[in-house]
Amino acid sequence: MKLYNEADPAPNPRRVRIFLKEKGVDLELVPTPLTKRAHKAPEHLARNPLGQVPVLELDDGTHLSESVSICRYLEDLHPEPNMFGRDAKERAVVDMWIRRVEFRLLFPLSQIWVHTHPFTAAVATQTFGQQFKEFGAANRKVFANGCHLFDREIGYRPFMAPDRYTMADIVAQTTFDFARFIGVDIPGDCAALRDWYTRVSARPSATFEVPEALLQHARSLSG
Ligand SMILES: N[C@@H](CCC(=O)N[C@@H](CS)C(=O)NCC(=O)O)C(=O)O
Repeated sequence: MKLYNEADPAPNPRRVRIFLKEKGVDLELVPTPLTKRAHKAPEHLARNPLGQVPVLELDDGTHLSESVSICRYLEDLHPEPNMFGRDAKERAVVDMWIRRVEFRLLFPLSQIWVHTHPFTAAVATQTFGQQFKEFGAANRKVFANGCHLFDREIGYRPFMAPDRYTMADIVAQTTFDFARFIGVDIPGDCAALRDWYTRVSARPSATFEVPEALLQHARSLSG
């Protein structure tokens, strides 16, 4: 089994790597550099027609993509520590928070990234004809609103889904790591959320290895 992977700051492969570290599982990582368009090469499109990473290749040749689906599969192989919920209720709660992170935080963040960031100008032009900068910038408010929702929730308990660190935390923390990379911060008045982010970022699994110079460069470009 091997994982077609990209280094930080790419948030989706990062989810799987954090998950693997939390489980204490080693997997062969195959570099698939986006800057070299390795994800759009015919051999990778045969693994994932969307031309994205991560992709998990099973020993029987099956390819799984979608980071959360990959982690669900790995959870079945390595059940401990449990990351997706132990019973029907826990599983539903973890799933609920994963979906909320993706729709309320990651989606607006993606619009900011695609429609305002210089790194993605060419991709936006290819996909939409241009970068819709005003639309992208308007999503900062949507993202901030999402942060306030999570801030209130995290005020009630220590993790995204009740009582322990789960996949919902991984999906959220990788979203905030990427947000930081493109110059979008958790609002200053979200004290509980900022505390949670500091806490999960201190976990041994959470090392975020973007060269500082690249971080600075991305932030300076994003204005
Ligand atoms: N929903 C997918 C998203 C995968 C994704 O967007 N991966 C990024 C890297 S973080 C990618 O491959 N981007 C290149 C592209 O979309 O062309 C997942 O959870 O794995």
